[in-house]
Amino acid sequence: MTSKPTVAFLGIGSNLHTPVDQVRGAITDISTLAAIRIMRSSSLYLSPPMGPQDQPDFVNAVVMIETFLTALALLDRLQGMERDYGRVRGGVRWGPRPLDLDILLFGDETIECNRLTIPHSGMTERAFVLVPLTEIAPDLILPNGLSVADLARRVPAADLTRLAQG
Ligand code: ROI
Repeated sequence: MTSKPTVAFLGIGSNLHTPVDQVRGAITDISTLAAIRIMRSSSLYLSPPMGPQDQPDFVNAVVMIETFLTALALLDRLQGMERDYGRVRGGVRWGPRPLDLDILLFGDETIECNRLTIPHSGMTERAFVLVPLTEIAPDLILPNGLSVADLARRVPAADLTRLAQG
């Protein structure tokens, strides 16, 4: 094997069916996928829903992986896992979901196609992405030159709670 794996960051979110269990289960299941290795995982964080407020709070985490897959092949795997967790696409926009898996960053690639936008749109404004991302990759610089730690310091994060481990 001569080609090098790509380092990618995945956002994980859930606000249904005991969200802490969904997020922990997803991290375990990602670690068992072929051609993907989890390098680091963040703490779990609780936050009120962004978008419609008449839904439960979310639990979020970010993991850093190494993968030999392409971004689209990785997306296929992640969407398959979302389906396994009971996610139905085409529901309420920004509605509740048992599992949401987003590719936040894929190496230093910028990708714009009908299935995928990378870096993930909105990640630079969301505390529930920036804070866990900075926890596991404090020196990370986005393809546009911005530092995730700087962005995390600027974003309002008062309603984000880090959950105790264990
Ligand atoms: N709100 C929070 N706090 N966390 C999420 O992961 C999240 N995901 C979503 C919407 C419904 C937009 N709101 C969210 O998809």
